[in-house]
Amino acid sequence: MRLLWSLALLLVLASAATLKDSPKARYDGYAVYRLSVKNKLQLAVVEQLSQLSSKYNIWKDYDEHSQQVHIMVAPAELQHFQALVSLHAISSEQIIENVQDLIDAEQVTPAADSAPFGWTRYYELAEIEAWLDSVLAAYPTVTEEFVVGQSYEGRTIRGIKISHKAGNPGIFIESNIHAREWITSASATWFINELLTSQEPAVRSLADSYDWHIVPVFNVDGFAYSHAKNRMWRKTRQPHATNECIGVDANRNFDSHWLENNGASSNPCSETFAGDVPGSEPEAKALTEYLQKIANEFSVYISFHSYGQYLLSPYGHTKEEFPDNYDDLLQIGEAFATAIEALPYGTAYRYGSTADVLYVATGTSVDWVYNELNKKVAFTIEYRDQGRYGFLLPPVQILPNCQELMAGMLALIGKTQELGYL
Ligand code: 0X9
Ligand code: ZN
Repeated sequence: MRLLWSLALLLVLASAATLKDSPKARYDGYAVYRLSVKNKLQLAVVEQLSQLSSKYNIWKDYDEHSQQVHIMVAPAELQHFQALVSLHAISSEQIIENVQDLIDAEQVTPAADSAPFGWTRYYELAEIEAWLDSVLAAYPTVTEEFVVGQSYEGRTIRGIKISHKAGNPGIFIESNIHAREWITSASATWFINELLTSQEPAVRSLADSYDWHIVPVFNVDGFAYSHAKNRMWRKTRQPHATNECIGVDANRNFDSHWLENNGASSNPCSETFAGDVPGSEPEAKALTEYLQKIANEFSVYISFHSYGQYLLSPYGHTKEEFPDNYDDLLQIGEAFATAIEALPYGTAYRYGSTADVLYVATGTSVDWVYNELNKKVAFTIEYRDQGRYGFLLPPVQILPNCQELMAGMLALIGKTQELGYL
């Protein structure tokens, strides 16, 4: 009898373990389409599709400039999707044929790459943290760890401060708030490495003249989940009280014009779900508190995202109004974009306010820092590309993207300083 009970218990435990250990999501046959949306009715159709979160996933929301949406479609929906777009005369073009192929290609490590860490492939959270530890150990006099706080799943949100001398003005970089935007943390770690090792005079002066506060992976739970379970995960990982859908768009969860003007969603299944209240996510709350605490230690705030190739400034919540110093922000944007375009790759970045050049987005970290902490130089960088690979930027593009970041950053900081903000 006792044996029977033990066997039964074992069975229960085993099935619980398999339930918990759901398999990694695969994207075989998933395609991404670029839709050209010409009127309100067409937009309403696309918005309705995007609500069906198990079948469709928005990669790039509608913006009035390009009038385009990038949408990932599940294979079983393809026929229905094609019928629907043709019924509504929405012009569509396939930009990615099979998402899984790109996910597989992203994992291919060059044969010559035996280094424990570098920038020819993407790394998991534990590897990034081990690298961070090695950097902190190798440069104990100029680096210092800081902790933003704890994530919903109990991970520590870590950052590194790099300071070559006391009294420097500070620059804060927040990266990978959106889990699937892997190029952001790859670029952040590269940038940290450059600040510590580059011999180039311009980079040395960037490192020596400013204090850098850098959080390479902010959305730690989402990032871990994007590696282990679902490459296309964007949000946090906190379950909702009443809805099956998990997570909040952390970049809609900050207490600045929260949920106004359709700049976020109140639907827990949406990719831009703002949360039930501002700061509902422990990550956003922790960052808010941490930034308040060190508010006098930084003057510039930059948030790393992908994709689209933009440098975005406040406001996100409206395009009817612009910040007082918008002319300065545009000048900084122009310097950033010009410097990047001058590189041999010729990559073009657009710049301007989020609401004006992209779309209305409310409750973002950058707007919160600008509006609530009164930091007048606050930007979002949207890295490569424009949709050919989207979030699945091939590893061979990590270094070119980083070179663009450095050229852009040198120009951005140079112009910010020239305009008297640093
Ligand atoms: O929608 C977003 O949160 C960002 N784009 S993404 O494709 N990476 O999701 C843009 C947000 C930029 N706006 C502000 N930070 N104000
Ligand atoms: Zn993003």
